[in-house]
Amino acid sequence: MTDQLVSLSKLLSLVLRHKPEEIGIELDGTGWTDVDVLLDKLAATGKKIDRVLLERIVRESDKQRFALSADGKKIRANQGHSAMIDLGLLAAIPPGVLFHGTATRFVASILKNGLNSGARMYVHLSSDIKAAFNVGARHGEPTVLLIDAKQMHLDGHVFNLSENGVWLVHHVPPTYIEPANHGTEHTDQHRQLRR
Ligand code: HQG
Repeated sequence: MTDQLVSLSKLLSLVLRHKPEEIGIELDGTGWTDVDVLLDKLAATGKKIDRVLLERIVRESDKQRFALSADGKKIRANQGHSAMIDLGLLAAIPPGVLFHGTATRFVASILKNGLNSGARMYVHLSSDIKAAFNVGARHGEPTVLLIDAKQMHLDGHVFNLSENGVWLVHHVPPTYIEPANHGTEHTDQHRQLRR
């Protein structure tokens, strides 16, 4: 993606996940908004995007962040909302272990309080350790936490899988979380992940 597309994608994430009012659009209860209205409102704020460019952003988004409806008239974010949105996701059975990337400075608090969703609707977990590491790097010196998803599931915690493959839960209690940074393992793992 070019810098221009990345910047437009970030703007779309902002208005489709968090602040639709920023450009004067509304999301319905399931997160969808009208594409024509979106394009009009973006144009009014000086961001002229046509449908072809919008479709390209949807198609080329590295994490497949957005979805167009089957008739192409509506668009929504696949996950990441802070607004109360019902994505209509079904509960799914997670893999045995999931990963959460975070900054090392948050680890003590996470091990004490568990993983909280904070400003978002869900805690985001990944089945891919490298993807988790990259998410952690957004916040500072990254580290990866191992989540015992199997036991959480057995204990009745509900897992949802977003359209773009992110595992979503409302909270992860500390008992299911293990830091991956024990001694040399830490160094070896991080060296590998940085490749
Ligand atoms: C941390 C990106 C202290 C948590 C990614 C994280 C993701 C705590 C931060 C998606 C805590 C919240 C979401 C506690 C959680 N004490 N810190 N008890 N509980 N935290 O951005 O998971 O590129 O809201 O570890 O791919 O980093 O935007 O969540 O570091 O899927 O599409 O609080 O955003 O997707 O940060 O990222 P965020 P996240 P996009």
